[in-house]
Amino acid sequence: MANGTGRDEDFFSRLKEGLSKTRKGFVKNIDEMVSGEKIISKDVYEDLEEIMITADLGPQFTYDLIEEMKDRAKRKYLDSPEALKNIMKENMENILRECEKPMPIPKGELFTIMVVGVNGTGKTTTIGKMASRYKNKGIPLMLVAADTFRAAAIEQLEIWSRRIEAPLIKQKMGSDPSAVVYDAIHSARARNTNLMIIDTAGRLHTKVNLMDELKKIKRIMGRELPGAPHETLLVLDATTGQNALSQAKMFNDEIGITGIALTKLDGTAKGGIVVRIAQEMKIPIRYIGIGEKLDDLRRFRSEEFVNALLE
Ligand SMILES: Nc1nc2c(ncn2[C@@H]2O[C@H](COP(=O)(O)OP(=O)(O)O)[C@@H](O)[C@H]2O)c(=O)[nH]1
Ligand SMILES: [Mg+2]
Repeated sequence: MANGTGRDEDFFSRLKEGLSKTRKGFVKNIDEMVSGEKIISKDVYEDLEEIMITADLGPQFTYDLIEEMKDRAKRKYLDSPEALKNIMKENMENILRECEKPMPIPKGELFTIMVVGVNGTGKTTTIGKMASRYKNKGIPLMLVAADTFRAAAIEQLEIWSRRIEAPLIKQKMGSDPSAVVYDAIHSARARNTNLMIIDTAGRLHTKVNLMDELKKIKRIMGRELPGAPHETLLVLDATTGQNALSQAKMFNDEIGITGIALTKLDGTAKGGIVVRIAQEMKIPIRYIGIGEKLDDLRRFRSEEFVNALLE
């Protein structure tokens, strides 16, 4: 499929471009550091540690990698920047592969995705992009506006729903999000909907309220439809680096997360956070986002990501 391949290449080059700040931050430094060196000195390891921490790769990954490098250097398996990058690549791929788990939508039953995350991370946009993908695959779906806090949030989802011609379940601003979701489940059943994607609020300054609200939505869903929500998808903004990791921990502790979508990988210097989140959370990364447009979302593929980061 020439067309599909073209899109793949296009996405890859844009992902690569998006990660170029991260790459410049460390790959280039690594090249400069080790080029011309016969033996990797202690200073190099120290510099490397700093570079990796700055790229938000995290202390665990950094420590393990440096230990492995020292070990290989001792056995003289490591004598060039290429060799060093290969070890880095291997280690990254091993970690990321564990999180490469697509989210299958079973046919003939209602599958529900509850999308959560802090305001501004890209929840509504990601929902629009996801919905568009599933719609193109011929999956009958419905959008649910359970971020009832701001009128603009409902309108934003409404625009997506018109654009991709998928029904939207909404109530007026300020109504109880759980009531919206309750309605939606019953409506989805009546219409034989296969997939329901729920947008939720993310105002963090009222953390306790927010978590209580999300817990209540989950409870109502599980009561009305056993097994629901089938996916609790956390949207994280990659440009926020370690904040994204703290958010992942918080949401997972409070409500339990089954998948992650990482947005804004276009133009971040903190792309290493993906590795850290994968290593520390061990939660499947379903999607990555590299822009605001419809086709700027893609299934997470570990090999593609590592190549885009290190090549
Ligand atoms: N550059 C870029 N912007 C994004 C991406 N995903 C979302 N956005 C933008 O981030 C902003 C917040 O997105 P929104 O979906 O409203 O976030 P929400 O508050 O979590 O629902 C909007 O301007 C989006 O267009 C992405 O992958 N890349
Ligand atoms: Mg929103």
